[in-house]
Amino acid sequence: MIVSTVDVPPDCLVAYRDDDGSRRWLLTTGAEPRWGESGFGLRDVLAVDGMSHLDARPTGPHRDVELIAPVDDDTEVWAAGVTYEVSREARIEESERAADVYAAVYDAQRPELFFKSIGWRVRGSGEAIGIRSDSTWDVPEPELAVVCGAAGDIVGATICNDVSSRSIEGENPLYLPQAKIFHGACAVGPWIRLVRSMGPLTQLDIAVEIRRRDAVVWFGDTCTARLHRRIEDLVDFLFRAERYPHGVVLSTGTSAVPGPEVTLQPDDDIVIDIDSIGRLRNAVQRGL
Ligand code: DO4
Ligand code: MG
Repeated sequence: MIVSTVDVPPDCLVAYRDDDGSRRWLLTTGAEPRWGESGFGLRDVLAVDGMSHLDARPTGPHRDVELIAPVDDDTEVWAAGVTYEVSREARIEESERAADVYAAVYDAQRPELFFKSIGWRVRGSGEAIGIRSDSTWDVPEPELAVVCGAAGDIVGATICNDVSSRSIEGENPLYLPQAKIFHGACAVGPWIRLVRSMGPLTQLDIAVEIRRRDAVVWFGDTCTARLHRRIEDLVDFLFRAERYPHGVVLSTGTSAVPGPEVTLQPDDDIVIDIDSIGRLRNAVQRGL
């Protein structure tokens, strides 16, 4: 997706494709952007005190850029589950065998956290997302994702579409990795907004639409105020027994879940808006 840097909100880290095909980064300022040098990556920003480096770069004129997912190839994307009441109810309904595990995890001290994607597999805004050919019920999950530095500090916020197979997860919760990790299952973007210039992350409206041949066939909206857990606690659990020397993205769970009458189809367009961040938009492709 091509955007003009002039249309990106201030204090956003934008990943774009350079003329030679490589990933480059820029920081918007409200005036002209600061253009990162070749070789500079998200990993440098998320290293301890990495922002000062990009903040000190000279500015250069606005131009059109091709957006790509705002992660490095080796950035890990993790996700939290059953963090909203709506998600708990949806999993209990869909579950053929183990409804009580979802009720239990919603109330437990330890959250559900799962690995979602490695950076090179992540789709950016404007790229296609996938659905599995062996799944019968496929949904988008519009989620606020936080971008954490190596020290576990929350540096930025972005949008994650945790595309999921509800039929496979509903069959048996042990199938969760197959329901969550497959070709095109993770989209992140359109960029990373730095939290230093945002209001509280717990007051953000989230809206999602599934568009099919120009009609909206499903619409959902929610607000991060409905999160049942503190985002800092989710991050704390993620960092409890693992290190992320180059930072990590953590998606915080969904609260907008389509019912059984809605399943994604090839060529659907998924549009997710989150306040203060922007819009993540992806067309659906039948996967492998
Ligand atoms: O427990 C399964 C996954 C839940 C999830 O992805 C969510 O609540 O967002
Ligand atoms: Mg989810």
